[in-house]
Amino acid sequence: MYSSSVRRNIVRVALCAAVSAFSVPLSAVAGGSGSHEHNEHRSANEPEPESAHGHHQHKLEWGEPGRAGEVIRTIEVTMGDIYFKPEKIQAGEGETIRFIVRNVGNLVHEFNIGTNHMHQEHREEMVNMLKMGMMTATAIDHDKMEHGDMKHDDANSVLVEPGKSAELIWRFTEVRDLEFACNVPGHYEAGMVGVLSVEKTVSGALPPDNQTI
Ligand SMILES: [Cu+2]
Repeated sequence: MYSSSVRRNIVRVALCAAVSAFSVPLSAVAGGSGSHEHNEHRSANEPEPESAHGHHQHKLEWGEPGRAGEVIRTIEVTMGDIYFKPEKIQAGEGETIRFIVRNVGNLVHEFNIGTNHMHQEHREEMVNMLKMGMMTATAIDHDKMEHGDMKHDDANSVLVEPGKSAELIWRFTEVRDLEFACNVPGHYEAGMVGVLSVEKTVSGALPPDNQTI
């Protein structure tokens, strides 16, 4: 196990990880240029100056971004106002899952895989994103999101506008209970969170030709 300080560092690294090919970057959702400018400048009122961008390490203590070629299972997740469907997700240790996330609601929603503590920290960031005008309840300001001091570019989450879809591929490496959650201000508190349990094996998770793994 990692010490709490190491874990905190890992979480920090994760929180500022850049979007990669495995998830739909916000620039793509926006129809943007796709260029990633990593602006190191932080505004004076930014509460977490240590979470500067520029790191490209995605691996977490309990999982890492998955590769498309390693996907064992695809799970479709529907996000509405204000719920997730399904409400619970089971993953197997070592399993790589492709999540196809559709927002059928009228509000912006997030699909974020993490620990309870990570979600708590991310909720504080999202409050700031709202304050800074990077997003509203119903839309993302893609210009501000892409070129501002903060970005919503965590490897373990996607932020999806109403009517849009996104994809996230994640590999689960440790048996433990995680949460999938929407940290748009007020949504987690209203119950937009579910248990994502990573278990030793999940029956039916492996297709027949992979049973020997
Ligand atoms: Cu939400």
